[in-house]
Amino acid sequence: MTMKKKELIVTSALPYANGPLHFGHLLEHIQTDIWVRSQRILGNHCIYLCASDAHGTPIMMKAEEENIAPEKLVDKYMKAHKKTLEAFQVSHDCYYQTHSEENKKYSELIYNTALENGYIKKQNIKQLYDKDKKLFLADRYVQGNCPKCNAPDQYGDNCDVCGAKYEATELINPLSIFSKKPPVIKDSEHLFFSLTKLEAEIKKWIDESSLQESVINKLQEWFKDGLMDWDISRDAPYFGFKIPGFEDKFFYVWLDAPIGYIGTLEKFLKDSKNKASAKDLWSEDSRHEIYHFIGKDILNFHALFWPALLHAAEFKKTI
Ligand code: B3M
Ligand code: ZN
Repeated sequence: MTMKKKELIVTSALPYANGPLHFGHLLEHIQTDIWVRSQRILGNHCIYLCASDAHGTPIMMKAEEENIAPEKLVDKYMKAHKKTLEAFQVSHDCYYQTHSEENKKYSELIYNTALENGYIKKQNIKQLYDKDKKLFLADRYVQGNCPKCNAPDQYGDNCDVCGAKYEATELINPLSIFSKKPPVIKDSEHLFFSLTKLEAEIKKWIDESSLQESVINKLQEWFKDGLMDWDISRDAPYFGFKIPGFEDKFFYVWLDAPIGYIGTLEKFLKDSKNKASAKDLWSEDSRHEIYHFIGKDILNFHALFWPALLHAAEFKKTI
């Protein structure tokens, strides 16, 4: 009996473009590569993709430190990543970056469709702001005493000493790690993706998926705590894609990073003179199966936010 060969799209997690690869990256890529090669031996057709993750505040800061434009920094590390992966004979069909025209196109398309379908809402939030640096402070850029146990030098999201989780605005005597001064609290309007509206859809996706039991158990913990809507915007200055309709708001890096898988597929199809678009291969009725290889620390982004976003934007969900 001959079996119809499968069409697979396979990805490894996208390494940040602010430093060279380490053994953890290589382990993940080599594991993915072994799987891809085994699928090819079985006669299945694999498109194996990866890219350097280009956006976000750490990349902007690193570029500032090196006194170069973030685009230059990203190009430099993307080339370095590519060279390392080639040296280890990882058989990507395309290795790209998320700061690309293809990724911008799909990030806007996915956002706009989710917006039209009623999954984006505005909400005012209060954030710590460094007036000297003129920057809203992400949790890791502020330190103070834990609001629960008073331990000193704790970051803005949780306490290393007692394990408490809290908002950065709750820290006692907070200091910006940049100016070493107390930040002020400033109001800002943010855009939220309505994850809560999609709870039933995500649960269905998990039930129908081929995820391992340990992964499913981890996901259940998040449902037990209750899902929350997801803040997908960041205020300027930020290195990323501008949100359509706003002058000074950018997509949060974790919004456009997984969309980078689709952007990279588009680049691969263009380079190989294929007439199909990435959307064709990533649509509900496509026979392509999509597999993401990831580390467990980014499970929430791939198994909660990502299927929800793909659903809201009418794309096919991952296996
Ligand atoms: N760059 C985090 C990491 O390197 C992030 C992965 C993105 S995958 C879309 O682990
Ligand atoms: Zn504490």
